[in-house]
Amino acid sequence: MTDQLDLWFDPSQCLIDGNWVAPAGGEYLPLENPSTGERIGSIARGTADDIDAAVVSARKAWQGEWGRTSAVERGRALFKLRELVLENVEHLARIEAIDVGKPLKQARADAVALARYLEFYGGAADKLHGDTIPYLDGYTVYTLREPHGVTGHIVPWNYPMQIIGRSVGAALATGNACVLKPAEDACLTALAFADLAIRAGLPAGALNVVPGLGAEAGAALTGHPGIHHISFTGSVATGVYVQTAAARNVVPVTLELGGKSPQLVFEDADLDAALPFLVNAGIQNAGQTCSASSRILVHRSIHDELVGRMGERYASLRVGPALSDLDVGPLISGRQQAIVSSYLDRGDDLEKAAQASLEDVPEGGNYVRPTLFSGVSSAHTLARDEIFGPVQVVIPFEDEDEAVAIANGTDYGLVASIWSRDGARQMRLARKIRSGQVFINNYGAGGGVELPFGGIGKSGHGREKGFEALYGFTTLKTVAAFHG
Ligand code: TXE
Repeated sequence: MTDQLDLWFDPSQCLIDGNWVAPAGGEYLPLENPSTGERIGSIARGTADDIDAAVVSARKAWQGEWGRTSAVERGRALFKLRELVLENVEHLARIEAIDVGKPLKQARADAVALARYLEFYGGAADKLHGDTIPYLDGYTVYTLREPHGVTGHIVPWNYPMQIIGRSVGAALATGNACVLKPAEDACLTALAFADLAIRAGLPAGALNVVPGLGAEAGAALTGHPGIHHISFTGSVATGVYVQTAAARNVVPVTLELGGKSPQLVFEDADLDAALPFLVNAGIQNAGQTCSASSRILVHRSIHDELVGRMGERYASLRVGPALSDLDVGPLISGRQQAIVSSYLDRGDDLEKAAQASLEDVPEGGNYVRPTLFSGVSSAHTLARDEIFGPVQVVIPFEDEDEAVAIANGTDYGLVASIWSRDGARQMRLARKIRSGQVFINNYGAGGGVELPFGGIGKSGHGREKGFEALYGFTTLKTVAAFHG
């Protein structure tokens, strides 16, 4: 079945110290195609032994060849890797589509974004510098930005390529050596990326990849005393676990834990401009996006018009297998399908404004009907929980104060947008909304390599993307020299 994927590497191995190796425990996990439910291969079930070997290798790289590589050469290595990613965009997109169930054009956009992250961080590698600080007479004081050392990267299944680009790209640019644990449901593009990294000439150990279960390989990585920094993207529950494990070793963590991101639509909004963003931000990647906009807050005077227009778009959405490249693919797993279905059941007391049809989906895939609920109270479970499926709720508000209160009324704060032509309102609300990013008259679900990204509250802490991420992947040393 591997032929279907047309892989140029063996997906059942780990990359440790520049070599493809079988998992130490000799056990494997099944790989399923979410579009059909078919078994398509096996991946390594990495364990603590594999993680340990990967950490030892990364330490060696950091203290050895990779650690001695100059900033400009690190940048060039990332450029070389970018070229290889760009040469393989179609291949990577197809692998991702089959493995994750993502429609091809969305998978292609992820591969291009991965290349763009490598370009951005490759270019930034030799532009990150410290300061000189005025101090007492007879002193020269300066700061050095140094890599943490060995960085651990726990990546989820929803955007493997983009998340690898933003975290591994920034970590390598700053001279760290990485141990990457991709999600058990989606690790093929991580392995493909590792293979391209070898071909790009990255020294052994600069990047190690160990697939496996979260509770095994993931927990071994986050709890490993040889790790100096952990970057985690995933659920709140696992994020708490990761931060607790990091606290035991007193290492910094970046947590990106998703959200319940609102778009606020005022009575003076340009609805024609807003509509594509309102719907796409909810259904992109079948709603399995950390920055998905699952809440549409709308001024009561235009609620019905907005729901009608969003509903038309919902009714026309085409759902099907990833390789058919329609609007919405399957969810990642039967488990995720069960979670989202149970939320749809809990919305039985709500008005279903529109649903897409599932007529053309194959048996066995993990499909759910994209659903738009209208007239929802902000207190309802569907308006509070991260559902992580193609489900949006429309919540009416009376005035600006109520809109802000609802926007800020969940545990999360990742992304928000304001749709209004009133400039003063845009500025006022951009300050009042508690969120890591605020968009005005647009919405950037997943996009924006250059834009610092991260949350507050249960959306997590620390910032990825943009130049800001480079500060997170470095530690600052102050050198105070007395020379009289
Ligand atoms: O996430 P987990 P799951 C949310 C979304 C989804 C829910 C559950 O709401 O419905 O999480 O998804 C690794 N130590 N998001 O269960 O468990 C795991 O192997 C170390 C939002 O898949 O957080 C995988 O690599 N690592 C999110 C990664 O953590 C552990 C994206 C994410 O898995 C571990 C994904 C452990 N003990 C889900 N347990 C976003 N922010 O975009 C698991 N992992």
